[in-house]
Amino acid sequence: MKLEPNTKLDIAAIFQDLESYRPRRRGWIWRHGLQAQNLGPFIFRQTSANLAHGGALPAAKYFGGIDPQPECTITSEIASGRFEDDLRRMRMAAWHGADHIMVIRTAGQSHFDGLIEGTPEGVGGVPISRKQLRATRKALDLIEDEVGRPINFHSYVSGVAGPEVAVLFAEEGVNGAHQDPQYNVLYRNVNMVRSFVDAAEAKSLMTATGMAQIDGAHNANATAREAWKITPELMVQHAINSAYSIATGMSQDLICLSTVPPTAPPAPAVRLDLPYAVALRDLFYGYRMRAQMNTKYMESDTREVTVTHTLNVLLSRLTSADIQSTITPDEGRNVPWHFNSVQAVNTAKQALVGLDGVADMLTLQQNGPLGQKAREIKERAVLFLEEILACGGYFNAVQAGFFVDSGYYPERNGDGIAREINGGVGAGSVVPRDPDYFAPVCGHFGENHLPEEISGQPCSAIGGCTLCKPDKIRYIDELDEHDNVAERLRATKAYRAELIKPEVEWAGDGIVQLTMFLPTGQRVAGAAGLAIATKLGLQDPEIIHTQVMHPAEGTVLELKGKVSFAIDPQQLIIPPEEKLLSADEVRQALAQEEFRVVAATVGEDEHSVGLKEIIDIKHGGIEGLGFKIVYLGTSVAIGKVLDAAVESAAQAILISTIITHADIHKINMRKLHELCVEKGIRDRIILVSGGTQITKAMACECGLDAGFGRGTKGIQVASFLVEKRGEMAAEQGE
Ligand code: Z97
Repeated sequence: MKLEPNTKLDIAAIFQDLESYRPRRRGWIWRHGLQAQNLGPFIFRQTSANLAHGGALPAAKYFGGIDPQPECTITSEIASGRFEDDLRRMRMAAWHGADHIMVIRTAGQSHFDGLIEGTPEGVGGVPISRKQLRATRKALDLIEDEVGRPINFHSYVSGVAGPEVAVLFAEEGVNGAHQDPQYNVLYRNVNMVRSFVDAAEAKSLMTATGMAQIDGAHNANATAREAWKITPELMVQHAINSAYSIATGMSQDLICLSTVPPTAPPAPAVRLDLPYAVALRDLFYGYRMRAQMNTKYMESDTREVTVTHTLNVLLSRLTSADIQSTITPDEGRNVPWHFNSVQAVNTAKQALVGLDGVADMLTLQQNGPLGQKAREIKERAVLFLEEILACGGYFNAVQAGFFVDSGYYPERNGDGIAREINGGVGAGSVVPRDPDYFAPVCGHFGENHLPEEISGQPCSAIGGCTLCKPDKIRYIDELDEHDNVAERLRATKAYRAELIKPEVEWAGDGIVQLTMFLPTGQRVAGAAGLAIATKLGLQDPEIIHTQVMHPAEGTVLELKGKVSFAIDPQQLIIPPEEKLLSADEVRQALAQEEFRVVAATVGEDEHSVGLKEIIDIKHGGIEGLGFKIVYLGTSVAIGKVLDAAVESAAQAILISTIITHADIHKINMRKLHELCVEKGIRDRIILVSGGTQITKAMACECGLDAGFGRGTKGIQVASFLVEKRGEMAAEQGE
């Protein structure tokens, strides 16, 4: 099976023979940075290999279509709730440059005390199961072949079933995971002793299969009331998980610190965040930096969020980032609009490439506020660690509410998250291993009394564990006859192939987004917007973003709603694709042979703007492409136009005209054609008319060669003129 750029992913085919699918590789793959790479007209200093296929930024067309890929990994978070739709979102994200696909779990999966099977629908993410992982990894194999770059697949090893999830991930070739026992303790109220014991096991499995690990410090930033103040604690959280990971045998190269620039504008964000970024990279030299986006201050305004993201990327470039994360910039709306996630990938790609090599030109001034602040944050973090020791260790510190307190340490506001050492889910469930404890499995943590007669891997005692002998894995397809992917695919079949229905969350959901400006204040605008959406026939209309332009003058709204119909593409009349010459091709043709054009607004018409737009160099008009223009002005009689054309030996005449009730525009067009015939030059001159309501059919019906209406660009006229001249020359056998 191979993906073709013009063919949809065949989701049903992914499920065929899934029980015998084995991941083609295990472990994380980093991009390889290239010191200097020539791409189009530029040399880049911080890029990696190009994609075989992918979507370049819109402005790439001016630079030979280049699509430079930064040297760091780019993440896309996927959270649709239906994994069959996730697969298509992954393909779109990879196409635009993501090579780290982070699949969010369904809400509350941390609380499941075991693994689940099948493919139930999730809320805000998918239930992670063997079938879901296996099908996803299989689809990612195809996607990585399509784009020509390895794709890292990632999810979460947390909750009371953490070690079971880690085994599952190791077996199914998941390449990276969030793993941080502090996350369980603080945010999921899993017992702390249990959490750390489980984490040792999970981390060993991740190490055995080369998975990259991301910690959970960003959650403290997202949770604390005054997020910019908790920078010392963030360092403490990184330190605890990193040191613990190293102690379990994990390699530094795979330990990624999940670091967030803690604040966002209108705060003086860079002044606060840069010292923290510098301090972190100093203190954790040798570890990998996963630069997360600031989500704490994310509202529903995509523009605002995009600026925050761009400033976040500036910090990454001024310091360092091994993974640059992205989140859908409309997370503040709590709707996973996948096209916004793709845009976030593009924001990261554009900003990273735009800042290519910036550190070669700028030096961070360490003597001054930056160095002082960075040092201060490190000192506060070290004092925090010392206080943890003084109070009897980490567990006591959590119990005393040290963490996620919004005070700037050593200040404390008493709003931290406190947990009981003997409390939480799974309390009292940790038991010591027996003196002769032996588990015949690989990737297992701690004392494992290998019997003397066993040599090599512990699993040789049972002829191989599931990591070494994947055929021992018991694959369960589905457990629920209604809540499963086959049922969902059946229900949405028509929208996956035959019919076209808008989608945001899931295939066929019918959701569209509307943007409108209403000249009234916010509250009235909201009610009016909903009424308009209802009148337009949208079901379940909802306002997803509001911004007041002025309290009295008006409000911009974004709404979403559902359409109930679908479009049958077979019924569409699709005009043939317009094939235009490029500006360079036009220039070349004109360099070989001059092209003279007479232009005028004809009849009693004083409008000159449209024609000027087609001619003037400033707006991409044809004079900029090398045409020689004789412009006669407005209200010119047809006879005069013709005289000028003959006099200047023009090869084309452009007339501009408005539509009149008495059809004067048609009379003028016909007259132009007929006069040219009379003078015997019609077969040597190209006649074109233009105007807001002119169509090609109308112009041709009046005897002209072409007509151009509203929105025409100079290149369209230029391309037509050059091609038509070529055709006429061929006809005349010149
Ligand atoms: C990110 N936007 O990019 P549950 N472990 C850790 C976590 O941070 C998370 C989970 C487990 C974020 C991702 C939030 N993080 C979203 C360290 C979740 C997931 O299954 O939702 O309980 O846990 O990092």
